[in-house]
Amino acid sequence: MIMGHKNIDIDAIGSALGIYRLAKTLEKECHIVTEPTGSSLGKFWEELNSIEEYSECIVTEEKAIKLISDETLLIIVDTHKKGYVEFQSILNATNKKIIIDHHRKSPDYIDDAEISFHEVYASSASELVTELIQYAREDIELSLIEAESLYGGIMVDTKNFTFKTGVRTFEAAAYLRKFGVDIIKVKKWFQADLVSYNEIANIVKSAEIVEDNIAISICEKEDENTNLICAKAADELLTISNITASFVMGKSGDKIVISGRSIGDINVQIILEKLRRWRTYNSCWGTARRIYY
Ligand SMILES: [Mn+2]
Repeated sequence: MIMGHKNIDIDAIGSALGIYRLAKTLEKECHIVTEPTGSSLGKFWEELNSIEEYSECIVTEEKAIKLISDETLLIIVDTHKKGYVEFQSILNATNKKIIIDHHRKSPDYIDDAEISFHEVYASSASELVTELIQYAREDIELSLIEAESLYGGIMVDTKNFTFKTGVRTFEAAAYLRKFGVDIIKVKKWFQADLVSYNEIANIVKSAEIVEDNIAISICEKEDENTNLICAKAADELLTISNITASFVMGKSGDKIVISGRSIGDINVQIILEKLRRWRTYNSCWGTARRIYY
C-alpha cells in the first residue's frame, strides 16, 4: 500500500504511481490510498480517474483499512513526518513501512521504518522513484500517465527545473521523456485558472518588502485552495528581482497557513519552524507547509 502526505500534490501522487507500477511488475497486489481535496492536482486528477485501472487501485481511507493485513507493507512517499501523512489511521494500522522522501529531516520523523530512502539532495520524491524504476532489476514499462505524473512531480518541485536540480534530476527527466511524455500537456495541468491567477496577482500587488529582499503578503480570500494560492503567490514573489525570500499568509478554515520560499541564504524552514513552536502557545497559528529553503 502506498500513501503520500496531506494535501497530496503531483510529486506525491507521481511517486505513488511509479511505485505502483514497480509493485505490479513484481506481481504484487498494490493500492494507493488518497482522498484529494482542493484543486492542487488540477486537471491531472480528472485524467487519471478516467482510466479504469487507476480508479480501482486508488482507494479511500475506509477501504484501505479493510485491505490492511499483518503482511501489508506501507510505502510512504514525499514525506517522512508522522504528523503529515495523509491518514494517521493507515500509519497506525501497518507494521512494515518504507519511506521515500527528499525533505529536510524533521524531529517528527517516522522512527519505525524498515527502510528509509531519504535523500535531501534529490529534487523530488519523483526523481528518487524514477531512479528506482530505471535501475530496477526487472524491466519496468511505465504507462504514459505514470511517466507524465513522475515528470510533473519533478517539474513542479523544481519550479520548472530551476531549483534543487542536480545531474540526476535531468537524467531522471530524460529517462521519463523516452516514454513519450507530452511536456506542454504536463505544464498545462498545473497552470492557474483566471480566477486564481487574479488572486495571485492581488497578493503580489499588496506585498510589503522588508530588509530590501524579503516580500511578505496576505491572501485575503478564503477558500479550500488557500494553501495552493499562498504557495503559488510565494513562488511568484521570488520572480521579482532582489527578492530572495517570500512569505504569504492566508486563512483556511480555523487555521492560518503560511507559505515560505527562498532562493538565497535565508532558511525559511527555520523561520517557519520557530513560528510553529510559537503557535503551541498561541493556538491561532496553523500549519506552515510547502517549505523550500
Ligand atoms: Mn516533493
